[in-house]
Amino acid sequence: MTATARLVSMLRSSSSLSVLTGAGMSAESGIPTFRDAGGLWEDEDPVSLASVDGFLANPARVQRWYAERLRGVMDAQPHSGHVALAELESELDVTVVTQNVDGLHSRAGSTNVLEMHGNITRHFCVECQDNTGPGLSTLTSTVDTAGSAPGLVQCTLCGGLIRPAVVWFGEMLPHGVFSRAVEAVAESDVFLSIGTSSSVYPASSLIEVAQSNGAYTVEINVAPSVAASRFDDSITGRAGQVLPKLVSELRSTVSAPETT
Ligand code: BJW
Ligand code: ZN
Repeated sequence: MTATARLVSMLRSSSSLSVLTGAGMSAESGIPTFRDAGGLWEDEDPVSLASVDGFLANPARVQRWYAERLRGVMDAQPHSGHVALAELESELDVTVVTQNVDGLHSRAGSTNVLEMHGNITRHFCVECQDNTGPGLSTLTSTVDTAGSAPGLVQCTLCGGLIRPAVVWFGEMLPHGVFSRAVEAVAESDVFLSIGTSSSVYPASSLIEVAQSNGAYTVEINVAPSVAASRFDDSITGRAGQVLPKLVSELRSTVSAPETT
């Protein structure tokens, strides 16, 4: 029996599913991953771009980096894997816990999404926390129209620096999000980890939560992650191919063919 057939069989006898997704989930929407070859951090020091210290050391660089990524997210569309995950809601209770900041799960129709690392389309002032003024997209248009080095985006109320509403290294997750993720994972019969390197805490700890509560755990990735051995099973493949196939087999009245 293939790993996909085993997963289909488990899902048929389950009522709840929790899914942890990472950057690989959005790769087929054209949004780069972080740590893969050619990823966002291939030639960058992650801490200089994704920490408060890095931001304060060079806010213009960090704002510009996020403005460029924001433009990519606005241009991106959910792919067939996002849609398939949303469609699973007609079969089971599904909670999507995502490390992604692009909002593509919700745009694809998933209704129960926990964004562990925030959302790049939102922003706030580091001084007064106002989140209603112009965001980093103003920087994107400055780059577009003038084609020159951008200035800083500052709060229209107090002049403080504007930053994306994402979670950087050393920062706490949005209030209540991790506890809700733990609760959902602990209650689920099946846990899927899709397109993540499982290298960032606390997202990487959810596999243990799932296992200690008896869930069947499966990693879906183009290549086994460092955590692969911690899962009951693994499916090697792209999210955009594996997930539609999974949904189609789950909906099929004919049992999946067995292979050796
Ligand atoms: C495909 C595919 C396809 C490709 N289909 N698969 C020392 C100092 C300070 C902190 C720490 C420390 N040691 C540990 C920590 C804790 C730290 C941490 O874990 N660090 C590790 C890196 C060591 N964590 C934190 O700081 C967290 N907060 C926290 O712990 O709070 C408590 C605390 C407070 C104070 C001090 C200490 C603790 C917060 C973590 C926030 C992470 N933020 C980022 C940036 C978000 C904003 C942004 O988007 O810019 O989140 S980092 C980055 O990594 C991003 C991602 O969400 C996250 C995970 O990456 P992901 O998604 O797994 O992507 P990749 O690229 O790594 O992997 C892609 C995978 O996809 C690969 O496996 C591919 O094979 C696969 N793939 N195509 C399927 N088509
Ligand atoms: Zn302000």
